[in-house]
Amino acid sequence: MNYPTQSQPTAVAPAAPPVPTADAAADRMTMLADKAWRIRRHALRMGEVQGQGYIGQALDIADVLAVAYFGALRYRADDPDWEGRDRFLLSNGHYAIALYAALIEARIVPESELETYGSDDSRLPMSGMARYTPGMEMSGGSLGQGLAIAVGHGLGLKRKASDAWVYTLFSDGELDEGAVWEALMSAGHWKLNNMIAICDVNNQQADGPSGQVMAFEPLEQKMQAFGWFTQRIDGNNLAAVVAAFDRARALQDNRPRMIICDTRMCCGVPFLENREKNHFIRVEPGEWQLALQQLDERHAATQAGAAGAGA
Ligand SMILES: Cc1ncc(C[n+]2csc(CCOP(=O)(O)OP(=O)(O)O)c2C)c(N)n1
Ligand SMILES: [Mg+2]
Repeated sequence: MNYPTQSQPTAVAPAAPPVPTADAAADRMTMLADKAWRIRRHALRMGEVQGQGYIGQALDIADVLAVAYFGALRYRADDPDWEGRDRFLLSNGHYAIALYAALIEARIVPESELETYGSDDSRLPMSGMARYTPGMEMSGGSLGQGLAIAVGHGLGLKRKASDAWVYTLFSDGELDEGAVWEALMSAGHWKLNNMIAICDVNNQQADGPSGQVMAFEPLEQKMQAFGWFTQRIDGNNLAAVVAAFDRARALQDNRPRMIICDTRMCCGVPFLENREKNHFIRVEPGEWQLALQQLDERHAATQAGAAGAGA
């Protein structure tokens, strides 16, 4: 299979999508599945440059990023600082490789820079740095800050009477940080209905399964109690992710919106999915090709299945 290069620039997504026909909805899903596959591929290629990285997370969150960047966010690829843009704040800075893959696919970062990932003087350092990378809204090496920063953006945009959304992605390990709960409480207090937060529950963190390091369930009820409109979905079910993003934006009330995404580390690459410790993955040189091959095969099978179902 030929490696896909960057696809054509995507038009700015409308704030409230029109109700699609069945054909248009199927086309949208096919497009988004393609984007998720490309994002996974870009991430694997960056991982190969360094021989290691937070690949498991990039593979688990690719479906969410595909829907965010190609089904929800408004942005201008040639003007990442455009004032009217929707903000996307990556709180968990070690997921940077996943966001770079999405920014490359969105043509905010040129694909040629992929080869520089993690090198000295690269605009793509291993942890997210706002001043290095176009489209990176915050620096995130120190965990637990994204939600609080998003609250600040949400308040500021409301004060400016902007209709821009503030999206933020954070991870289950960050729930161990008290500042996350203060931010959740303040977003509810200030009725920040311009915020859409995504919590990646892969039940993993550096020290083991997240629920064992610090019990966080029942997560949805806790967030509801803090004043959020919540949805809990399978974050690797593309249709569920699309529906959750659409519903979060269409909701007509004053609550901030939370999408809790249960995800699978390394989703899309079977031999990596089966590894026990995958917070930080090292892959043998020959295995990168196997990873790409398995990813391509899985994608081709899914697309063939979708085409068959639609026939
Ligand atoms: C404030 C802070 N404490 C600790 C760390 C070290 N650290 C880096 S990644 C990580 C795990 C965070 O949990 P999560 O994002 O759920 O892990 P993953 O799902 O990526 O395995 C930790 C504790 C950090 N970067 N910042
Ligand atoms: Mg985690």
